[in-house]
Amino acid sequence: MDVLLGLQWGDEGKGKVVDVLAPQYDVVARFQGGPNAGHTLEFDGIKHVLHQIPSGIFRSNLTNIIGNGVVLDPVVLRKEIEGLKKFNIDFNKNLFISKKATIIIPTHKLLDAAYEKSKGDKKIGSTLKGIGPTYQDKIGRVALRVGDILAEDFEDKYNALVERHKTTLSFYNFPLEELSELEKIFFDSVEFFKTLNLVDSEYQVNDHLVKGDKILAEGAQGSLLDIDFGSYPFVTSSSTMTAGACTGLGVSPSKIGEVYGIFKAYCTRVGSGPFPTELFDQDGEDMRKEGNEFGSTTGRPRRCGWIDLPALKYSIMINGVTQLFMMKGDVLNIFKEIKICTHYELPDGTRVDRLTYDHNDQNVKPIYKTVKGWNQSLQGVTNYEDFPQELKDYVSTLEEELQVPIKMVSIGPDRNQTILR
Ligand code: 2SA
Ligand code: MG
Repeated sequence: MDVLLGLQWGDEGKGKVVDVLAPQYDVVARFQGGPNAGHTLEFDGIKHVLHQIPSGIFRSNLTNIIGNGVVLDPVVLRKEIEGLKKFNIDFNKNLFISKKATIIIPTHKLLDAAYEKSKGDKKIGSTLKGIGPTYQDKIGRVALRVGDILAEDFEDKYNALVERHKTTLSFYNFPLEELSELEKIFFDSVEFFKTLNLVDSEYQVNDHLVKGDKILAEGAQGSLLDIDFGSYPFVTSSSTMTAGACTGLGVSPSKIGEVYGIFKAYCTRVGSGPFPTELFDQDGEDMRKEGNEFGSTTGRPRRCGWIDLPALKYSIMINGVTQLFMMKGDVLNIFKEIKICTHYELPDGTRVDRLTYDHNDQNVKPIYKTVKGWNQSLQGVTNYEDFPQELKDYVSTLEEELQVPIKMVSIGPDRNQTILR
């Protein structure tokens, strides 16, 4: 099984890469996260954003699996499937969902909002999809799982969980007027959910491996949002790294082959938390505009900044990345000069290229190396040889620093604007 991950704070372009790699695979599987993800795919002039469904869904010969590590909102899932109607996808044949995946219920979303509100200006900037509260219940051993919806006593279990949530919501004085309407839609969606393939996906995944089928595990969010290694507490609530693919699908670490690390030619972050290379000037504005950097799930403007090598080195280390894919190279076309953060300077003046517990904060000052930009359109470029020299230099500088080959450079949103090296 190969694993594909975002190495930054999400939105690296994972959906696009899965779509490009998909023909080499038999199965695409999601292992963590949930409707907080927004994986954008563009082909034949159509743009589509997926939230919970794996990005292999547009290839009819692929099996798509939602693993046990995922948190699933039945309401979002139904909407997503309905939104895909025009593509004539056979969901009975191509989509399988783990009975051990955790269910997001309406009060999880209300709790998400209540927690965020209570934090004031210390809020995480959550997507408000109920991710944190749902994982909290999973770890707290009180959550509902997909398999539960098939049981006679589902409604009792549901009510017991809602009672718990109501206690907390009343502690936060959170209004509940919306709840009955949300519950109605939820239970309708649960009925729809029952018509999907609900399986013991760990057997399915391992049966595929025994048969020699190739599986691509598709990560969501990014390594710097990982619950253990991200910039805690400004993180998501799941394990977004290679190890998460093992626990989120039930696959042994010994079965992991390639680890594809996806990164943008610069950095973006949506939500709060440290971001050492963030730009607050015109360059940052230009990057956001040129890169159309707005959240694909929430539409929020993304914070933008130069590429951060200490952060990338960290992500490569914890994930065991074997191949790098650089995305959105074309967004840097507009710059005469490009900055690369090679080190951080600590308050005492020392320079480091590590992210440690003590300085995982905005108190580090990025140290940049400035390189000449290519400052020209890449329209019509279809192979690496035709890249402007400055872009080739940018790629090889990063490769030297990161010590992992950059195998693919993306210079536009479409399937065919993906240049292999
Ligand atoms: P949550 O909702 O509990 O997972 O939020 C916790 C933090 O994780 C960040 N996060 C994300 N960051 C970037 N992209 C994400 N997905 C969507 C997208 C986001 C969107 O692909 O565009 O549309 O806004 C994603 N999901 C979670 C989040 O901003 C918090 O900082
Ligand atoms: Mg995204």
